[in-house]
Amino acid sequence: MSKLLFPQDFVWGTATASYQVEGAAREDGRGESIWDRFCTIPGNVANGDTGDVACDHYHRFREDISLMRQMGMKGYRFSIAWPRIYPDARGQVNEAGLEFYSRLVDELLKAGITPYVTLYHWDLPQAMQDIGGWANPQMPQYFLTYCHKVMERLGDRVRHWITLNEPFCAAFLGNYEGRQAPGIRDFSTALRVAYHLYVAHGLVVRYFRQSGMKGEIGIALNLMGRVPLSDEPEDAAAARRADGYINRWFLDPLIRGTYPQDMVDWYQSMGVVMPPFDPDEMALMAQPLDFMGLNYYNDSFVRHDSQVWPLGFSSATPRLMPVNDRGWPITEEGLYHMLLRMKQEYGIRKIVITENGTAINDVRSADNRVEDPQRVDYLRRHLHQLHRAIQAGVNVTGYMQWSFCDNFEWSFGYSSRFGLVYIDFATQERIVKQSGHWYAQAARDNGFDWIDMG
Ligand code: IFM
Repeated sequence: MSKLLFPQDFVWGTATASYQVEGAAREDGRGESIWDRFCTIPGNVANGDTGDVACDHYHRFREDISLMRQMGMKGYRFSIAWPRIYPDARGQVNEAGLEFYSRLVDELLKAGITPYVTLYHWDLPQAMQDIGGWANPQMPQYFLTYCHKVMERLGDRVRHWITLNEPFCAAFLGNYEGRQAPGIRDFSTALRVAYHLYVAHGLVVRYFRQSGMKGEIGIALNLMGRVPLSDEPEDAAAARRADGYINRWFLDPLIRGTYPQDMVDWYQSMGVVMPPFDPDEMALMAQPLDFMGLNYYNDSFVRHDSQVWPLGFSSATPRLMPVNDRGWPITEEGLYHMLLRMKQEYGIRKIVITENGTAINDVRSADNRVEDPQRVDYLRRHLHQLHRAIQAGVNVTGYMQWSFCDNFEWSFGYSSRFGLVYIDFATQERIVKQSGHWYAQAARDNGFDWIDMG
């Protein structure tokens, strides 16, 4: 047995996002978001769930932060709801919205917990969507105006900023697959959205640098290894394309200032209308970042599939592969390989794990306990691989477990639980799960015991 110890200043933390936990959807001047609207359309979200109440974090944030402190957390990643700051999208700033986040930051600092603030975790004001949403080339300027206000207000205390969460999902799940808000199904729109998200990111990074604000700025990407399902050359090509679709399309512009040419050629050959690729905008996207956020859940398996336009691949999980309660494969070594790839292929010098976690259908026992050994096992395996990557020279400064508590899991509503803390959604009672206790101990010890089974 060996003790896996993490670097001295390693930040053990948890993560959430505004629409998934806050609730208070119509309070203190908050405007409608694309997720409020999306949830009203029957069939979009399991059980017709909405984020109206969620975990009521808006009212219970002090209780939640106190729990984080008891759990020994050093960091908390949360996001700002844009519709709380600009309810009508472009009109007056809503002071009550800024005030809420200011109180949240103060409470965290009082508890000795470092805030990691995400500026966009998918809850676009509906009024923005009404003028085209992220497909509208003016959106980056609006985003800058909103971020400017937030940074102006919180920048004296917040030192870690994340511009966008998972731009892949915002672009492709929301605008190509249509299974997230705003529910559009058009590939060219999704590419345009991805492009404008990155122009917006670039504007905010530039503003942050020019403002001389203290601290660091980065972005959170969801990346995953793409593994061919067979040795057939067609499947290998499909896996390379799948990698281009989810990984390289988002890494290359940030680091290299270009989109991957093989993907540009492929999409063009499929008749997709491409975004403008304006050289000035491409340069804006590629400004140096202080850190890269990695959201890692699993690798995924890919096969050639000519029925799927324009990608030409589909995903399937091999039989007998261990999976979680959402059917996501458990592939912890993928985290190690992705971290090494980020360093070696992309030269990324500093990484924060901005999300990692798993969905389990947790149940509360009669004596009010929640035993989730599968989640403990998942965390141990992934933290072991993270430790391996750090030993191999990758600079990872923190780990924000997804998620602090069970919450509104987008189109799965409340049916898919990711938390270290169980939420009884009928009563809002919080119960720290077995995994929460395990993680708290690891945070206190700055590591954990590991038996290598070879
Ligand atoms: O809940 C989401 C989160 O909002 C973004 N990353 C993946 C999580 C689990 O699906």
